[in-house]
Amino acid sequence: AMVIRREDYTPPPFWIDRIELTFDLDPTKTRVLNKMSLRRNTEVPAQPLRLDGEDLNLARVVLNGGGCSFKMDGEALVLGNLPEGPEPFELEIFTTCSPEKNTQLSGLYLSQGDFFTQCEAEGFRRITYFLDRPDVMASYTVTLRADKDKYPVLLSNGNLVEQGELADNRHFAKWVDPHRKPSYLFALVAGRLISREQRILTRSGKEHLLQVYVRPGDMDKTEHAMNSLIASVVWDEARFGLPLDLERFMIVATSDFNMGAMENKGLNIFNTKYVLANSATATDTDFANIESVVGHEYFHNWTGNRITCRDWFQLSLKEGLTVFRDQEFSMDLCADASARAVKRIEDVRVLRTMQFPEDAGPMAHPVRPDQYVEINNFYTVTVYEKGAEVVRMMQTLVGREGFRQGMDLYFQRHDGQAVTCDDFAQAIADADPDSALARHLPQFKRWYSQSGTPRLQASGRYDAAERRYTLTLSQSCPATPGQSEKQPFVIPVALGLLDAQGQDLALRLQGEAQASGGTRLLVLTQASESFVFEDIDAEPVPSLLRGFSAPVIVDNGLTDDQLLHLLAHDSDAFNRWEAGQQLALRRAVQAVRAEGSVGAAPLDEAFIGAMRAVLCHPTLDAALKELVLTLPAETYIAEQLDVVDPQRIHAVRETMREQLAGALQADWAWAYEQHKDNGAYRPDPVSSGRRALAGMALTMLCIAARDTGDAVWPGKAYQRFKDAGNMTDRFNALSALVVSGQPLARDALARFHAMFQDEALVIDKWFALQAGAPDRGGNVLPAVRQLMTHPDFNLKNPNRARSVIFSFCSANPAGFHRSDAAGYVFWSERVLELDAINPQVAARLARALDRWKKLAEPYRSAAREAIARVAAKSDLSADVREVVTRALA
Ligand code: HT7
Ligand code: ZN
Repeated sequence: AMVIRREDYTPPPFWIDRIELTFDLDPTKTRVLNKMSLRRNTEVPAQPLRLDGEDLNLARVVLNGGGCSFKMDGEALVLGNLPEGPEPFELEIFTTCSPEKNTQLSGLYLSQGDFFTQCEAEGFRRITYFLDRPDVMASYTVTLRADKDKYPVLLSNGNLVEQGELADNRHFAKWVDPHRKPSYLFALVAGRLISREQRILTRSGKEHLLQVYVRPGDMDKTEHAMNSLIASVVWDEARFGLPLDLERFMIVATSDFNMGAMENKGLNIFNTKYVLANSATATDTDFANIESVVGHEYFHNWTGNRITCRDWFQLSLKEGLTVFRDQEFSMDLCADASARAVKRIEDVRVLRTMQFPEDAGPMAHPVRPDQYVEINNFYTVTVYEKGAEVVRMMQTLVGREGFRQGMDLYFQRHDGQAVTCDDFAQAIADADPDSALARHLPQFKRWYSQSGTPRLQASGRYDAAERRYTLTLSQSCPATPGQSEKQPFVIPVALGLLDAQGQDLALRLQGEAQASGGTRLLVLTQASESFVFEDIDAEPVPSLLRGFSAPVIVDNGLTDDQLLHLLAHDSDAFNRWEAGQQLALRRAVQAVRAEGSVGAAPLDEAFIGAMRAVLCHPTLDAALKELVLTLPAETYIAEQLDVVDPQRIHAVRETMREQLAGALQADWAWAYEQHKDNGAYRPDPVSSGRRALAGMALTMLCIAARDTGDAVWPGKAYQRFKDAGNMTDRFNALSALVVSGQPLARDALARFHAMFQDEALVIDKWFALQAGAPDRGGNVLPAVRQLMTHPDFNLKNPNRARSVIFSFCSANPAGFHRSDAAGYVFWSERVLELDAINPQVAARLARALDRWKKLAEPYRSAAREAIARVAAKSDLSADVREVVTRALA
């Protein structure tokens, strides 16, 4: 396999200043005329021009209006005899490609008969020959020609400058993008689409046209996306002073998409899942996801598009920063601190359940990777989510104001350029040379270069005679592939000390003149450091890493009583949740490790009482209650163990849930009745929190009813399912029946399908719920095989494939990890089958067995065999090959 290394970066040997593209769109054979103006980059030694290409049919090459010699090197087009000087020259390349044969959904492809493109990371080379790398930025002029009836809407980046009729019932549209851009931001869309439009005035008084394009029939699901877009424009201007730099900004939805969405300049292309929503078809989670993905793609306009990546190793430069920005956006839309804590908890949960395992497995890589075989495999939770945490730590270390100044400096220095993660960190640090970030910058940047999740160990010692509390913090980081030794990180530790009443103590560190209250920021830079707090009257309870101030695993050494104290009193809502999770985790791990069969009651009265106190708390938000009462995920429990038996973990967690369901039955009934009615549907944090808690209560009541054989709550759930006024309540009721294994689930599922058979995104939920259902005696795998024969199943559609196959292999550990290995056999069949259709999707599925080495026997050996079976296939894509090779290494 061809390994690409970061250290091998060299600037491009040529620049491409302008490109004029003309498309004759046709599903079987699209003709592409590419006229480029190039010039040598005289700063690097003269080399032949090597243009990237993939799956193209070359018809003609013209140099400065005349013929020229060229050769092919693999799929690349190589021109040797080019003018020697720095003068520009013109190259015309005529190719064809076949969109209807493009099942990879990279390059130019068809979705329900309409044309779409996806060029990041290296899809533009599937459209025409080009220097398909992000540091080559060109001005684009694009002419689209197509049949008028089949493709009435013709879109590309920038401004529409001309349109008109052509012979044979065809028409054309010409687009000019006023901004230079790398090829990965090119896009075109052609098809029968309609749009919701909104004109807005920005601060400078400029008018802009915002459009959301969807298929006819979906207009009633576009309001939320449009509102989210407007909110994004307003927010980026208010928080970062970054205005919309286009007259026209378009979002287009497609039901065939490999990822969530794509930030093409002025023409964002979205998976329908992140655009279409109304109260009847979308859940609160869908509404929230749409808001953050619309925000994310919009914020890329500055962080990614105006300033882009020098090379793909710098991917986190745009992705980590833009995830941080979309998190802050959603945070700033929250009405209060409690809603903000809920958002932070949700983000941290993703990091811990997805990124921590990645960082501990065979695909572990630094936020700025050092090498790759297939760049598509590096659109990871490490680059995105951990990358966002790294940016967040920078903000913590320089302060919010300092961060804003750093961003200003970043744009002053680099607008219009393709730059590196180092450039970004330097700008943020330079804005405030006295900041902790500036003082420790080289060391801080280890967050970009070292992979693995650091462990932070804390131990406190109270000296009553001296009225002194000494907190010792130590860090370490486990070895990861290719990195055996790690250097200490810069770890910002936000902390508070609670007194016996649960109040935050005023804090005075040794050597300081005055105490300051509440939360303090300590910056750990050594392997081990002690911090001494003075004037402490009694032993406090430390609340460490408030708001999750660094992406580390904490061993805080606290007793159960201390954790219960934090759960009851911590002024930091994040740490209240965290204390509850730790208490639950301890009990889960203990029950998993215990000898013999799983005991009937892994939970003790102290824990149950604390959970009851939270559930019935008079002032806590419903959303926070729901999070606290949700037990840690099976995969997160698994991460705490050296040897993983997925069946035992599942049994323990299910037992814990049954115990909570039974012990708090009356309280669940109270919670359900209190929170089930929320008036007219609005997807705001407060009413969605209430729906979430009501939904959880209903599930718990159906679980408790299963054990007692009681029919009342399943009956109520079924009634709720039928009468619900919105998708969140309806789906939660359906899920309560399915998850608790109630007989009524069958009928409800059938009704649900009949009700929504024309709503693809709802049918995805229907598939996913069944493929992700709790396993009972191995019943899920046969159900999944059955679902794959359903007329609505379609392996070629990524959303549908994910809803069935990924929901099972990646989100249903107990269903998937079977002692008879049948889950792994199913997995290897699907990976191979998908690889022939869509390598990107196949490679994501391949990662479901990343953590096989931790599995107990017989799972471990069976998993290794399944991976080896995939690896043995001779014609695997580079995508899947890289994943399985690393897994077996
Ligand atoms: N920047 C976008 C990445 C993306 C992508 C990458 C590889 C293959 C297909 C893709 N679709 C979108 C998404 C984002 O982070 O905003
Ligand atoms: Zn992004």
